[in-house]
Amino acid sequence: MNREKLIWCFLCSLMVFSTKNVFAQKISTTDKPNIVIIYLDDLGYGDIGCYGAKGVQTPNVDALAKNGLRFTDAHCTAATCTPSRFSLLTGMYAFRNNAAILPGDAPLLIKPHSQTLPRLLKSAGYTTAVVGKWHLGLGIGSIDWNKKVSPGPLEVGFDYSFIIPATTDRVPCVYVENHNVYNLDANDPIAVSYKGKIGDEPTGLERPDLLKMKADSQHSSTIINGISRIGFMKGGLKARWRDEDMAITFTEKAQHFIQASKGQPFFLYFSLANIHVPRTPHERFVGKSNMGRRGDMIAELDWATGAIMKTLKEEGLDKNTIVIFSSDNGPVLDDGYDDEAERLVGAHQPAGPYRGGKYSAFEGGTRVPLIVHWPARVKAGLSKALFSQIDVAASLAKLAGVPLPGDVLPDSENALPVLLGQSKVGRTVMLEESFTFSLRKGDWKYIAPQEKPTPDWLKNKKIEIGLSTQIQLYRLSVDKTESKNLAESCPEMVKELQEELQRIRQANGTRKNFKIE
Ligand code: NG6
Ligand code: CA
Repeated sequence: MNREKLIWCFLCSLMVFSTKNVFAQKISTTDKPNIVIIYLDDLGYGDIGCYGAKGVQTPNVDALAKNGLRFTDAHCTAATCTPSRFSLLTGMYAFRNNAAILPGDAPLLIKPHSQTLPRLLKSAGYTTAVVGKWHLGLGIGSIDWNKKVSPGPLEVGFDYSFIIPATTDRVPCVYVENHNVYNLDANDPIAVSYKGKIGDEPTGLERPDLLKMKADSQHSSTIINGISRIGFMKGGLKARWRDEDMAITFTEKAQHFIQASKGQPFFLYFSLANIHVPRTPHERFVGKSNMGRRGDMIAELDWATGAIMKTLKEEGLDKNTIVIFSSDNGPVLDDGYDDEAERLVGAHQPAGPYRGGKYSAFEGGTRVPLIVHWPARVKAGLSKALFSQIDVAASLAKLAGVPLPGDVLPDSENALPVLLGQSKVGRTVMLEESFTFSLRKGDWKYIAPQEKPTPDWLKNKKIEIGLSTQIQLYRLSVDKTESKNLAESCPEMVKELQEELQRIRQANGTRKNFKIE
């Protein structure tokens, strides 16, 4: 080796050594775990293999459970999407903000610049992203989709966002990346209306012959990609999503975020639109289940979960990443489109052994799969602890080492020991929001009599929403299916739970140390 080569080799090894050192230093200052929440849409308790699914296989999610902690009594905060997502990110019960299912042009529901889960994690040095379904409103009313769409995720604490504004069955059928509609051609502006028809494109009612799936009248407005939607839109042809590609698109965006963010701790809220209607699996997943489109959408989300885990592994991040897998509300078969979900369900029980599903005050409304995967810190096993997603925010803040000021996350308690499997003692009292309120205390379940009439659009469905003018009281340890109403025979328990519910509803917040200055 000549002298020049020798010097060059020496310099190279010096460089490798010093980068290693920088890297080592970085790890020691940023040993906070990355956080990934894989959040599904309308996935029921019984829809995953390890929770008893029949008719579809979910090897990737099952592997998470095999190496992680699987909960059997975990709940989203509400039986519909917007309220559950609101509570997940704000640690506040949705009723305090009148949060209900939002149309696609609704203003942002979360106060900009408030202390949300992503903002708290940001303050601890996390890079934060939401990829997937948003459904928490955008803008401040009458959005111009051709201009900067704001406030939105970036104003509530996310550094990066790639979202669909509302649901897959609502217009506008476009992605929004940070502040702008993705792929929008300035010469083909978008307009959206929830009041009446705009543009010349046919609606589902006018041209049923153009549809991939028949739909009910609420889902029969503008046809986009052969599917009629709730609401009307025109323009933005290049920007429109193809439903069949959505899970793959979201997965790729999430993978890029992970790859770009390694080196500092990150928080990814990966909010797939599977398995909400219209159910449109990519061609690759068609026929992967025995249950038609609904089952194929489950197979697809299983693939997406596996793809995210693979990326974490490839990037060397799997050891230091906590992955939380769950859903925003219980399952539904017929939610407006004729996709044969009811006919093809067979022996599969979407809500497992529980009664009701999406929209329901019964357990099927909010009891959902919850798997926590972090082999470095969480022992594989089963947890029967009562857990509510309302506690995710305070628990993850604790994990990131963020001290909570008194006036943030009003209803979210630190349940980190439960989430990590170190404690089996779950919540003593837990609220479930639906078109009424349910309250769990131990194995007792109280369902408050309905205060408002049943929404018309739910009346003709086979959905058990659990609404009644009567007080309902069930004892889940002996009556899983909430069939035997004990309200009359146990008036004291009714009173105790009524008082507890009253206390929660009247307070500004229920977190032990919560106080508004
Ligand atoms: C309902 C829609 C339903 C679904 C739901 C929201 C009708 C008749 N039904 O209003 O199809 O979009 O809203 O689902 O319009 S969620 O999972 O986002 O809460
Ligand atoms: Ca949902």
